[in-house]
Amino acid sequence: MTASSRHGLFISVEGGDGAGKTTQLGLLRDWLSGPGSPLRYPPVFTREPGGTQLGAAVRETLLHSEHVDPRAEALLYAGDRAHHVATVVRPALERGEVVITDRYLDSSIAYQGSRGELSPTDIEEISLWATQGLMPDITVLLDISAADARARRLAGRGETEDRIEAAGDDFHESVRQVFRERAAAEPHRWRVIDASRSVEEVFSALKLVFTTEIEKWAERP
Ligand code: T5A
Repeated sequence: MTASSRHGLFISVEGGDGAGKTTQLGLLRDWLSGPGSPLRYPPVFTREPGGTQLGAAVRETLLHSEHVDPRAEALLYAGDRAHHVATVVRPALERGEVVITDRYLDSSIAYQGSRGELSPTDIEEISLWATQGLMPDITVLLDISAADARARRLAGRGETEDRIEAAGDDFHESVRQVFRERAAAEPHRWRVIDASRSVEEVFSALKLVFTTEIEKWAERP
């Protein structure tokens, strides 16, 4: 499905663990649901893993199991994504709504593809099969170094980390590099924001991206 053949607008927000997605998406939700919103109706906010009841169970298993076989892990994320797209994302887009997801397919390539056990191409193909090819119109990357993101996570939550967060700075820096490489390769889809700045500065950059993209979408024939 191409962007121009549907009515809705599909935006994903990506970044490493602790980049500030949760903080920024909270601010975005308040803005886009309030009186200053450029949208007539509030958008659908969702996330992966965990945007559906099935996804919540997958999320709990994936983040809190001690070890998950890499192929099983890739398939579980893709399974969550298939159900999420079929039951939440695509129906909302077909109704002409704006859908904003906290993580999507690029997270699978960055995370599952950075372990060296699976081919990033295979991971992408599995997800494209699962979603019947649905890609976001726009993907926003909140870009921050692994060390800065870890410092933020630890400052915010103390020593508690889930299985993926605890994987170490080298792994998280590889994840960051995959996001950056994908952004450089597809500049029409990606908008990169320096997330090392204050909450207010990052939000102001995010607001600009959303205002611009919503205006462009509204002008589409
Ligand atoms: N995953 C996911 C895969 O491996 N493959 C996949 O296909 C998919 C979809 C869960 C995990 O799943 C993996 C990736 C993840 O490891 P998640 O729920 O999105 O994904 O997990 P996180 O990205 O880890 O979400 P977090 O909530 O932990 O981090 P956020 O949302 O990036 O950061 P946030 O906003 O919670 O901020 C972290 C701390 O920093 C502070 C906050 O107050 C908080 O304490 N903070 C700032 N401090 C200073 N300046 C700023 N600008 C700040 N912004 C936030």
